[in-house]
Amino acid sequence: MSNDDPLAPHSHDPNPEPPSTDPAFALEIRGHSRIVTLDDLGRLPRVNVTDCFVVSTGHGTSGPFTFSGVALLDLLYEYGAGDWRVVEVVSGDGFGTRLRRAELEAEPSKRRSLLADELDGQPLTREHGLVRLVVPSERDDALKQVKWVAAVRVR
Ligand SMILES: Nc1nc2c(c(=O)[nH]1)N[C@H]1C(S)=C(S)[C@@H](COP(=O)(O)O)O[C@H]1N2
Ligand SMILES: [Mo]
Repeated sequence: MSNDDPLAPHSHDPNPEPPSTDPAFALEIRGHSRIVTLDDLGRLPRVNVTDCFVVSTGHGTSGPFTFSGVALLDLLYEYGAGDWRVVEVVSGDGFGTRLRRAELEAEPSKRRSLLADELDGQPLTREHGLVRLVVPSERDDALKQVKWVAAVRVR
């Protein structure tokens, strides 16, 4: 693919190495940025999503996993994002995806996209992507399963 936009669909070999040790991420709402730490995340309403798979054409499928954390819509609501249409979730290694509010709102209540900080009831490790975007509906290329979220951005 000749598109250089890292948020556009693309093929990608997974990066095995966390880009840094710090799991905090920036939440940017229309130009205003704040840092969200794991403690901040832990104070928000929580969701669990069972039967999650990480599917890759090149290196197989892993799962099922239960991921727990904060639904992306809830995060944005709790931080007062207000009127927004598209959210970008970008990692420290330049990987990322873009999700439309309408698609998040259409998700079944038990399969909501979330920022995960737990895997199978244990704290998620940095090696496994802490904080990790999990889009449970995605079952093809894992391109929405963003490890090491560094920024969540709405415009
Ligand atoms: N930040 C980041 N997230 C990423 C990637 C990456 O390179 N960097 N690779 C993606 C791809 S292509 C795959 S297949 C899965 C692999 O997830 P795993 O390492 O937990 O198996 O992570 C996805 N998320
Ligand atoms: Mo992948």
